[in-house]
Amino acid sequence: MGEATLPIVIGCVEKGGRRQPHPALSNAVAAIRGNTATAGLPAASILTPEFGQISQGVKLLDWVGFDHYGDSDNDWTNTLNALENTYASGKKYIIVPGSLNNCNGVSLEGWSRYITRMENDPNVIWLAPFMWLTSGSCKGVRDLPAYRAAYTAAGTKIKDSQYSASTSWFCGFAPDLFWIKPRDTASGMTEVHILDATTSYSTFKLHAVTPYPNANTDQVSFALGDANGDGKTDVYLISRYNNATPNVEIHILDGATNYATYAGHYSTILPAVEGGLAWTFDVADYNRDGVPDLFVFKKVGGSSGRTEVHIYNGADGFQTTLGHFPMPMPPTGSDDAWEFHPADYDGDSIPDVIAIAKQNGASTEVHIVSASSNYATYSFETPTGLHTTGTDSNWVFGVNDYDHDGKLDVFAITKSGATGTEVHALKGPSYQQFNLHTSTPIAALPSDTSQTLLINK
Ligand SMILES: [Ca+2]
Ligand SMILES: [Ca+2]
Ligand SMILES: [Ca+2]
Ligand SMILES: [Ca+2]
Repeated sequence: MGEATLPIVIGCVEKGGRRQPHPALSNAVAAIRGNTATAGLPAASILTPEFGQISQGVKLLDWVGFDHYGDSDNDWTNTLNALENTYASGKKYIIVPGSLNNCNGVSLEGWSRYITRMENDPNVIWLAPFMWLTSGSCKGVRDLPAYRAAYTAAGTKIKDSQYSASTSWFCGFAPDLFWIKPRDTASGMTEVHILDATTSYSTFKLHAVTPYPNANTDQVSFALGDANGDGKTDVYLISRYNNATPNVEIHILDGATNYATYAGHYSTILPAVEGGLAWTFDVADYNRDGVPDLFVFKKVGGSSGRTEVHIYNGADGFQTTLGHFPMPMPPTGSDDAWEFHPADYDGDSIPDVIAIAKQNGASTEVHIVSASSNYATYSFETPTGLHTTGTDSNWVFGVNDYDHDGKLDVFAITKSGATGTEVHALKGPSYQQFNLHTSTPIAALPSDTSQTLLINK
């Protein structure tokens, strides 16, 4: 795979032995080639093995593979050889291992022949196990430990060989910085401004006016997540109190319309809570159904006597609870001395809690609370290379993998740096060194919660 390039995957390539490609396929490829934004991207598709029936259409594609499960090693090798040598020569190839356990239709096949072919055939550029995720009782590769380990090792080997020297963003998934202005805006409405990660936060890629009026920042909080699974980050506006219902409410601004419309309005089952930072919120997919769930951090007043995390199910509009968990730290106050961010630190795909203690010791500290312990124990705690950062909201934090080495980095954003708002990142997994220091075009901001700065997920 070329650096920072994802293919455009075309589904439903019609069979039928046509002398010409099906017009729908021709039109789709023409549209891709005719758009400057996509003209350089490979067009990819997974076929069924009746290659002779799609011999015209396949010529339009750049990357091709096939899915057919239950073959012997010999049959499978012959089919791939036919694709490479006869029907679609000179292209790049995708290998699709059958991998589903406890399901009908797709068998669970050993990884050996697939990985061997990938490592020895330079034209094979993508190993795409069917399938990675689990659906219901059908186990995907991710939840079959031996398979996951084998395919992750193969993927890591590819990454190490092709991407280790890269400083560009991995496949375009750069963590942009969202500046959300809930008040004092010229438009009179809540606004979303996005700083572009690919320019190191030196330029804006969006200035958007939302349909939500100027807001009381004691009442509202914001989080980022893809609520509707369209690949575009949505903005969650979480209203603690003063709502139409007696509960905490969530209004989701749709990234697909640049936040001009809502993707949903929800009254959660959590009764209204007090303002300020005694309760903080974020979203992450706890139960791994692809829908972000609501993480509620109750920093003071929990019945457990500790800081607690409560998780509500995004898939049913936050109507059921996925867990109530006391965390290891004592109550953490109603100021911004501690921040809590759900993100997967240990690589098991379940969000852990990254707790940032800004004024707890001699420097800012990172405490990782592991999901695998039901958020009961720390899996890692360390002082960082960043000085203490106070108890107000002058310094705010976010998490993402800035340098795409597979380890979460911690973003530290100051609203009153030498040149105004600045972004720094502490390199994971140890957080002793920085891998980013940069200024932004955002002038200095107040040290309270009136302006929100969030790193994209
Ligand atoms: Ca979305
Ligand atoms: Ca979920
Ligand atoms: Ca985890
Ligand atoms: Ca990293």
